[in-house]
Amino acid sequence: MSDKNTKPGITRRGMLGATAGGAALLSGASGARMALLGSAAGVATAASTSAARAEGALSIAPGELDDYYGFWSSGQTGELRILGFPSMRELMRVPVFNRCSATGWGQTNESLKIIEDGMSDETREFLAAQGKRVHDNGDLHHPHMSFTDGTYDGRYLFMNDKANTRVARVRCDVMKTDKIVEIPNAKAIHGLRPQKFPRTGYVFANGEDEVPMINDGSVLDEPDKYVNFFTALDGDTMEIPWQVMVSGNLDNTDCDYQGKYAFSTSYNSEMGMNLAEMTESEMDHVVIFNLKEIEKGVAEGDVQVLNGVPVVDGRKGQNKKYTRYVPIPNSPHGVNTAPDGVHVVINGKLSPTCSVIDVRKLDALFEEDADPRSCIVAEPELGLGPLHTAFDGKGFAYTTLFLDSQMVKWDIAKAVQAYAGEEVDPIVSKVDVHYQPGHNHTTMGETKEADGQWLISLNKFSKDRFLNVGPLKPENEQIIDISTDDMAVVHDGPTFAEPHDVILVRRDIVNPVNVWDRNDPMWAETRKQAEADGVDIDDWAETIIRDGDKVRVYMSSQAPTFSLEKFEVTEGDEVTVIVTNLDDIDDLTHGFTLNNHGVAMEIGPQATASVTFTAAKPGVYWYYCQWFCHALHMEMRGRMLVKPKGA
Ligand code: K7E
Ligand code: CUA
Repeated sequence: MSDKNTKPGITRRGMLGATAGGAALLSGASGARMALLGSAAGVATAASTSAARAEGALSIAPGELDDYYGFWSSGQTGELRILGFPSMRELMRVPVFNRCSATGWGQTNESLKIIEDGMSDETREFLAAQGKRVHDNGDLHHPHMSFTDGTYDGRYLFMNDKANTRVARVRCDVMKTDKIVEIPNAKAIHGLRPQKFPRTGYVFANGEDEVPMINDGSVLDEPDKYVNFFTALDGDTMEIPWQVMVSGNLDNTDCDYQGKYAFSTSYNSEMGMNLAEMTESEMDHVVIFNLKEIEKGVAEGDVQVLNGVPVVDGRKGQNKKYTRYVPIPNSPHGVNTAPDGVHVVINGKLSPTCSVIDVRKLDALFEEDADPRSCIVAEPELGLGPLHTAFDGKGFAYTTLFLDSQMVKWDIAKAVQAYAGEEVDPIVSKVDVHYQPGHNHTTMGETKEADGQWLISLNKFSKDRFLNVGPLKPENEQIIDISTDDMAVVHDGPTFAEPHDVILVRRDIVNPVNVWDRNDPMWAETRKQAEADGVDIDDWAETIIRDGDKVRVYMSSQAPTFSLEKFEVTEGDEVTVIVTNLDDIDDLTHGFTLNNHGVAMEIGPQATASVTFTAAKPGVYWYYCQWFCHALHMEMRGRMLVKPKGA
């Protein structure tokens, strides 16, 4: 049976793994012991079932494919990572906010255009003053896919840059970044979520750091002059239709399944500027944004325009049409909407509780004089340091407990009953994780198609779990089987700085191409320049255009040759090399690396890429293809001659 492009349920491997025969395949003493125990009892125990199921699912045989795509953030590394799940095999790294040595991201003209297009003039000048053209770092926390009708639609991935206040979009057809937008007014974009219904639609982005409204260096210690912004982007155009000015800072965000409300947590409702001030009050809040009222306010002009963006005033005590501030204990962090479309879990962080909002009570919350806590329908005490919650689509929630180093499974309906005064315990079970978990995620868990197969825990500390690599340790990601109440941890995996978050997407939803379309917009500008130069880049090209001290070198690549085995320029020329890969075979990528010039780029099958540099020093410089493409790959090279000026 081939399970390609079918919904994963119980796969062939999973079924094999669940039998005693599968358990016997386990290696090592504990595996053998479990297999013995299982067969001795005549039935598989819960633990051995989990281990066996994991063995079947995690050790995917050579040539077999995973059931899910995992899209991982990388924190301060600034890239997006793609893993096969549950095998945890790393498939790809997509450069987003970082400079990538392999692909030339942040150096090629095509990527620089994407990075610079969304940059403000202010930042352009600021970077120029530091001798830089673009930021080459980012802090990418939250990758999320575009939705249609409450589930992933495979169009785009959106993600934040906390370090440099940006939001990026990755095209899922080619898995390349196609937009990076600097968010005006706000500082440090942290929480980010796409609208779930009717579609994305809006991408919501939280500003984490409050800044003085007029940030010209004249204000430091006057908290009442500080403001913060909630931003809506249009996921199709990546333009910003509106922002909301809010009180307090904003941490994480999510939205409903009805298209009416979005939610942002705030750990600093105090508007404090240091640790003592920020943690002063027992209650912080979640801000509820009324999307229809905000749209109406923007349409009616109830805005101030700041840096070109219409901003409505949703600060506490201002216009109550737009926002409500629901008191939540204490410094809440994650916010997660359940697949039931009704419950929204706010994770208390410094409070041992999660607060559960019922979205059906939100219309009433926006009525005059409504009790701001009237939308809370449960507040289970779960353990110490609840940060994020995931769901299985069967009514259970799974919350990470940072301080307890545990994952807790709890029953949402029972938590609601307990809050109403019934004598029920919502906690189902707890399992230790290693150590200090932040985000967690279930397969398809943030969609209405949550399938309850697997849970992953992203743990901030690994300590002694892996071979020691020095003072900087990897993090530890653990997979938990949630097909039974026991929540067995079935996999440890180290990971480098610092994935905060991940989404696990059924593989039939993601369908990238194998070969680029020659007319892809990625190199539209380059194509325009070639047309102006009279060069057909869809055909074998070996043309050098001189344009004052600018030189454009057009070449093609076809394994194992470049169309130009040599070219000549003059010392001081600004040289642009434009390479088109005419190979149209799957997986046949070439590269162009120019020795001692810091120049390297990827050219995928049927792609065009270009790079500009100064030929500063006379001499012969070899260029070579850096992607092993052919038996004669080593021979795929050529020479650039830089002639001395005036010679
Ligand atoms: Cu999503 Cu780490 Cu930015 Cu929680 S945050 S852990
Ligand atoms: Cu082309 Cu290696």
